Amino acid sequence: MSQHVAKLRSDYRAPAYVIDTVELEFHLHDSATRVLNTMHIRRVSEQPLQLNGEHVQLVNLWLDGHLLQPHEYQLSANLLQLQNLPEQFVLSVETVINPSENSALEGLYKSAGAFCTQCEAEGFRRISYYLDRPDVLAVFTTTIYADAKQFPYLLSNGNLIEQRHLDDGRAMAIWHDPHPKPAYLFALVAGDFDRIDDVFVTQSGRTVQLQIYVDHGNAERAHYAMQSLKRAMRWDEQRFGYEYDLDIYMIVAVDFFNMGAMENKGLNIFNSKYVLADAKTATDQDFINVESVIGHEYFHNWTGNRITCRDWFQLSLKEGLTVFRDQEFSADMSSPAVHRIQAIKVIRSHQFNEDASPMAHPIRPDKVVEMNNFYTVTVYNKGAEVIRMQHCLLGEQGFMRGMRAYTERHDGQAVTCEDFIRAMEQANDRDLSQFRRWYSQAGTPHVQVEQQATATGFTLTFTQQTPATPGQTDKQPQHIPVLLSAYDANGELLPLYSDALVRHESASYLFELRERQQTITITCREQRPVLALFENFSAPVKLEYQQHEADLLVLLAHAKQPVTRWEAAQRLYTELLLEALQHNTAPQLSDAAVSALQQLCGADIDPALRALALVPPSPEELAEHCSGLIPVEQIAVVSRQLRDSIAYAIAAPCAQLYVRYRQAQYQLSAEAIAARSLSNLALYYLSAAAPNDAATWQRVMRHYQQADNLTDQYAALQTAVHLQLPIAAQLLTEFAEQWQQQPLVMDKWFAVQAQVPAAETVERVEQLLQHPLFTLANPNRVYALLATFGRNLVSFHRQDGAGYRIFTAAIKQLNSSNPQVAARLITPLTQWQRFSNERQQLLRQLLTELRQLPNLAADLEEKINASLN
Ligand code: B3K
Ligand code: ZN
Repeated sequence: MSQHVAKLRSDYRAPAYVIDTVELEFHLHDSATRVLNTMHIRRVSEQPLQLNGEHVQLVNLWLDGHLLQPHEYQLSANLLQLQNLPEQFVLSVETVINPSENSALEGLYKSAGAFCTQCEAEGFRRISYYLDRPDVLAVFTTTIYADAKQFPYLLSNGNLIEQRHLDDGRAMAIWHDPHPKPAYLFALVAGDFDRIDDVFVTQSGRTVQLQIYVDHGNAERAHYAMQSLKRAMRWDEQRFGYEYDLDIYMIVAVDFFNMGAMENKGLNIFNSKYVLADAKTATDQDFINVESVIGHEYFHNWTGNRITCRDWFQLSLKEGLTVFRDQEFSADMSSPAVHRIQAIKVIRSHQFNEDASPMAHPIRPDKVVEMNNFYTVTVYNKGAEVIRMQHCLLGEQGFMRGMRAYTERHDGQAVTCEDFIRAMEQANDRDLSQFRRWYSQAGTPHVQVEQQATATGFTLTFTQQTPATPGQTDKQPQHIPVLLSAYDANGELLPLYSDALVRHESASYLFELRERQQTITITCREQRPVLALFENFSAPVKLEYQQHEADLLVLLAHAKQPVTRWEAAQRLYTELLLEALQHNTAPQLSDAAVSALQQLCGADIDPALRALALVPPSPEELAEHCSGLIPVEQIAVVSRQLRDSIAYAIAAPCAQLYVRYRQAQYQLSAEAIAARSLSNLALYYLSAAAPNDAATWQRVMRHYQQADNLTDQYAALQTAVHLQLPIAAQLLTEFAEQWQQQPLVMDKWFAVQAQVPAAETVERVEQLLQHPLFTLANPNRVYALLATFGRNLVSFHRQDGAGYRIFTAAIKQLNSSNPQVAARLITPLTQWQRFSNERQQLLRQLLTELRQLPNLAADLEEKINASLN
């Protein structure tokens, strides 16, 4: 039944032709844009030339200036083929495309009034016939013609060569990018924008023009992005020695975009969500996201653009590494612990989930039908963890030595993950053969640890096992860095002595686990010390280790590393929740735990960290701890019970925290952000402790009305809506009235309602789908309402399947309009194996219905087949 063919990593062949230069000429028109593409091509092996093309209409084809007749080439659905070509030749292709009907938002499309492009992974073939693969690197020159009034800005990659008005009311611009690049990094924008300008002087003294283009009226909201860009440029010079290499760096913000942003050479195109931010319309988290995505796309200039991927199976080469780099950047810009915790939560709630799904894949997949399906938390975030483990094993200096070797060897090339790891290995004279399994093996390793007292200290026995994933039944043991520390009962760090341990620069000890089972003997003055294992989440594994509550409380109160304290709290909550699930009881906070949490409220540590440690794992995270079927209803119940008991336990300190950390006046500093996170959490718990008190409603109402920033305003709204306070409806109405003209803020209004972990959320979502501001055409809106709902374990999986049906209907429509977005949504439906029988049956039936769609997109087909087969 499968119509779309899978590609295999093992089938890679070097290209038979190379393209040295490309001249593109665009004549922009809404429904019929003409593209003239002139390529200087060299043949490297005796094979026909096969150019990719999709949704393009071929008009003319010239070989060395001669117009070719249809019998001189073969044209099939997605391929243009030519034979008997000379060693070197010039091929010109003229195509016509229809940007205004391009709702898939791939290739050249319209976002509101502007033309823009998205070519990664395989979107360039929707513009012209081309060798659309990342290992074909060419120098691009782009000429754009368009109506001068409607499109005052005509932009493409590289440097502006010429720009002028023509007599016929049109304008033209020529751009030249001297850096050879694959087509996926090509970009074009034409539109009418507001622009903000700045400059950056590089470490070697070159001046770079910085420009950010936004919709009219939004210029003020782009300054934070500009400051972030400058910080990212400086940071990359200082930390990695990478300097920017063109005279201009442009960022364009558009409202219609499938992903977060795109690192096109010299011309990034961004989802406006990651550019626009001011106090009134963006939350603190939005500011943090803007800085991290601006950094991420900028960092791609070296890790992705100058050194690119040989083939798409190597995607993690650039994405895992660039996520690692953006995480390091964000950490350096404010609190490392807070950023690290956020990254750990992403792995535990989303990546572990993906590993347990039918689409589980290694960070370097072996088999792909639709590449867009592999821009995943596994490739990105687990990919970053795999880089981080190398950093852990080699140390900062060793890692940087490896990075320098990688850059020196491969600048200007299209390479593989193997090339990266080899550079790390050779620069450090280390053997990383076993470590390579992290690239090839899918799934989350489980590591079980047993602790035994000895006369001179203790032993630790580690047992590792990785569950089977689709297509991979036999798993080999991984090379796992384990960072650990030991404490005595008073929270004093204990020195440890063992051949198996080395002191690590992070202040923990490092043990390298390599075998399926390994026992290490440690000399220590305590025989039963309190252990912190996998500190700083030193490997993306699930730890199985019995630890008494008393020990966890020691770590919570005293551990030297902030992430370890947070981790202790998480383990405490998780144990309580799992026990409650197992015995069908309510989670019970012991007296000791209650006083530990009370003390934590007033502890002398970063308020943001306190806020994080006071939040138990979400229902979705808890589900990842369940080995059998996911008990949806029970998870809902115990999560709520634990939240309420924490709320009662810390209501008094929360009353103080709320007052103490509320900011008189808005500021955007790390301290102010941390203070807001704690005061807003205090507001939430205070409200959860007394949801029926008029005083609670008044407090939330006041908080909402007095807010001089969106973080506080939205926190009040979230509290009211999530706790289903009687004032929720009124606040929702006020919020919508105030923000109806601001799409990004309205996305939050949709999301907050889809997040409520209650049965009624299903009907709410159904109504919201009919809201005049809801549209399936805008990915941000779809993600805000539907993807949020799909992640809401408790409501989405409501017993009667109503949530599933709503979803399926939306996916059917998106299958024809925007398959990429459809495929992102379908994930929760494909995980039927993990839910009860009735749910399984219904989900399979719905997936089967989808599979029968006459025009089923490759994106959906791949995921549905993985799920049903
Ligand atoms: N490289 C782009 C993602 C492209 C998505 C293609 N479907 C953004 C990023 O990771 O920086
Ligand atoms: Zn990226």
